[in-house]
Amino acid sequence: MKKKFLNLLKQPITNSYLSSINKRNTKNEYFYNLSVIFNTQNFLVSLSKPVDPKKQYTDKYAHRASQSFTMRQSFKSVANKLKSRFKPNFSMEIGSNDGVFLKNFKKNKIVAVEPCLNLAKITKKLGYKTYPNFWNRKLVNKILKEKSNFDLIYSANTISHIPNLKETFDAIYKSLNDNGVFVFEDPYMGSVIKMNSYDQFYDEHVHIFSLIAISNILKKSKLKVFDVELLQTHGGSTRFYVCKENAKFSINKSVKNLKSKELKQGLHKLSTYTKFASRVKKSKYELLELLKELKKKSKKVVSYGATYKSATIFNYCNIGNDLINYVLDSTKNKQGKFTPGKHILIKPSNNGIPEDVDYAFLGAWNFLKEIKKKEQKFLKRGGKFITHVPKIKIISL
Ligand code: JHZ
Repeated sequence: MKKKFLNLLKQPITNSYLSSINKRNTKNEYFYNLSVIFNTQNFLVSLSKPVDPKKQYTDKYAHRASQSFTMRQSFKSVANKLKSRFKPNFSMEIGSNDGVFLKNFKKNKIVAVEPCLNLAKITKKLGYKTYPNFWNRKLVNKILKEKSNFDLIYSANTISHIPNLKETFDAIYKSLNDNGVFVFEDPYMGSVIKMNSYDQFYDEHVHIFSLIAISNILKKSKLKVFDVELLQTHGGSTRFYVCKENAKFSINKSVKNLKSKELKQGLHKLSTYTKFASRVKKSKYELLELLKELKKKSKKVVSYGATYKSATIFNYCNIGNDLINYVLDSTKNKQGKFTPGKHILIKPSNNGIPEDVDYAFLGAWNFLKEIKKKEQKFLKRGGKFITHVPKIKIISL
């Protein structure tokens, strides 16, 4: 049974940054109702009604996976780790974005799948065979006609974006060698509950995975998890190591350990999610209270990181220009545009937080360490960060 536990109200498509605010642009903006459900049978948490992927993964896709030092390092280190552990001869990446992972492989040893045409162009230009398509049964048939089966398939922050998991995993099964490995990482439900990071729910995050849910789903495609890692990236992610049911890999004790941790945390119980939903409401009211109080005191507040996540917060909490002056971001193709739904201007973050800013709300709270290091000048002159994870709080030097 599917039980709705969280209603995050009317939301825009997070990737739909507006180039200008005029009647035509705002009238055409697409909104949908963002609510989240828990499947009491397989324990999967998903959006109740996913948006049509063709509306999301366009030739104007804004997110660049290589924008932070943290992620560049993370992709380099996972690529090296996978190469030395599994010694793949032929690999594939699903959702290759701007090639930040691919770059660690020789051009004839890996192929890429990327439906956003502007991104597929980048990796093609770098010399990597890139299929500019969505990952599905049809594409796999095409790839297997042209290439061989794969020893390694890797995917970061993509599988959770695909509505039809059965087709996705069946296609993985078909593409893998008998002892091939599929490694994928996405935000972790256990961390969302722990950190109260409700902003992980937005149009692209159709599912937020736990090990217990993913194990149930993989079984249906004759696949299994044989190892799992908890990562710090993106505010808490899981990296699942998956193989065919009859493959040679024995199951690492990390799997049993995480499963029992999840049962202790109650990730299999509806009540865990309804309690989380109450904490989300509380977080909203406390954040609004704080921002209104700062406004009353004439403090200048901006947001740091025009993240997809922060679109959920601004639209759910109804935070606009009145409470946040502008948003800072280092991504060139977001700068000069306006945030989806609430239309806050995005300015470059490259020269640091301007002198006259008193507070910066952390839209990119998942990069706090990196941002703090960069923004020492801001902190030293008394500037403060605001975060909502795990609770609304102010961070100073
Ligand atoms: P970041 C995206 O979500 C979308 P977002 C996607 N759906 C997904 O799953 C996750 O990524 C993985 C900026 N920044 O990565 C860069 C600075 O300006 O948390 C980015 O725009 N200065 C695929 O958008 C944004 O913040 C900095 O110093 O929620 C971070 O976005 C740093 C470190 C970042 O993901």
